[in-house]
Amino acid sequence: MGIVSPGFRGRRRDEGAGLPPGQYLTKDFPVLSAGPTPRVATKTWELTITTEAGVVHQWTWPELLALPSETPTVDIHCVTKWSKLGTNWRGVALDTLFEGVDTAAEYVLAHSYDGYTTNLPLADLLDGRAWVAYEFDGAGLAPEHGGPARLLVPHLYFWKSAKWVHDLELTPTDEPGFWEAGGYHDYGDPWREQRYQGD
Ligand SMILES: Nc1nc2c(c(=O)[nH]1)N[C@H]1C(S)=C(S)[C@@H](COP(=O)(O)O)O[C@H]1N2
Ligand SMILES: [Mo]
Repeated sequence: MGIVSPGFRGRRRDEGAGLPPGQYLTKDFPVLSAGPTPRVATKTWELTITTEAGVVHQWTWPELLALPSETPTVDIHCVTKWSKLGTNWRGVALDTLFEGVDTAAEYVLAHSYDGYTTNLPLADLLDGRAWVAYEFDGAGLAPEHGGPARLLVPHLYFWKSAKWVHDLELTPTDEPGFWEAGGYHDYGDPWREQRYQGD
């Protein structure tokens, strides 16, 4: 017959098309922090990459801003099931920061100014898939969202995107971070619904 019965619209194209399993869309930007927002002044802020050999690469705030930046538009997915599509950021690609870093380590444990940690494979931070972001929607990143700067790793659940990022520690083995030690998945791929250990 080729006629769609009244009331049946099939899959709605304006909603759900770009959502990983179990997620819903939100228009606002929820704040999820395990503790209080640390106030980190850009005067004292610094970002470090520490290799497994103990070599420290360091950037001050002006040094970070002097690096070439990118403006990724990405979808973000929180394990508490909200997703936001097409978010606009500015930041420095991790490829740029890791350019002069000599390492054989395969994992990174990100440490933040609030004491938060989260683990990721180094490969997931490279190839244009991760940034140290310092602007959201054309304005400086708000403190509650991780300002002055946060990790942005949109292809993994958003808990991997460490706010107030301070040090990226290269580790030969995968060391669980804050949520991972509490039962959340070590990798956290939203498309495979890797929410908890064992998923
Ligand atoms: N330093 C730090 N980073 C963090 C968190 C945190 O508590 N501390 N929470 C994580 C979680 S669980 C999520 S979902 C996102 C939330 O980011 P938002 O508050 O900007 O939405 O930040 C992640 N990064
Ligand atoms: Mo989260």
